Amino acid sequence: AATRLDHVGIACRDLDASIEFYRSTYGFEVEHEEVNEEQGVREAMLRVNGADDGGATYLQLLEPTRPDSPVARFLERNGEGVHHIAFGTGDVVALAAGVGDRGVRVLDAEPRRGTAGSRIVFLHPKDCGGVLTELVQSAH
Ligand code: CMX
Ligand code: CO
Repeated sequence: AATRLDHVGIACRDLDASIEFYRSTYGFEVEHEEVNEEQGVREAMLRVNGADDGGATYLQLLEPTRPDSPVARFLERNGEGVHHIAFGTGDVVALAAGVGDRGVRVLDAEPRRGTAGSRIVFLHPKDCGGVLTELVQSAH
């Protein structure tokens, strides 16, 4: 099962400006920043709150690093905005298999590397009511 909202992913054109908006408007602080070349993003995780299972909930601000990446294509089509949601789980392989058995297209046959060494799998938005959905198992 999925046990929490891990993050909401937001596509932006200028990561530093977006970080500053969320910091000055709401007081959210950056807990982690990295470049993920496989996903084609420069990203920042801003912690919103802790969660019952010891995890936390974040905003994930995403700036594309290359024009052929999913976030760059999204920005071209839609402009800045909410790009995906991510549910946290203790076992991403088991959850992805269960979701796949229900007929939802799982886009990653094997988990990929996500933020801070987490393991992530994406589900096709057309099978999830128009919502690009990520499943994430944190590294710790
Ligand atoms: N949310 C909802 N719908 C979306 C979407 C999104 N973010 N991105 C694309 N779609 C829709 C398109 O609008 C399109 O709809 P229509 O057919 O009605 O026009 C449909 O999905 C298929 O679009 P497509 O032309 O195949 O679009 P893409 O080539 O952009 O591929 C997707 C879409 C989801 C397969 C691709 O973006 C993907 O593999 N995403 C997963 C990886 C990712 O997003 N990485 C960045 C985040 C990394 C992280 O969180 O760490
Ligand atoms: Co994400």
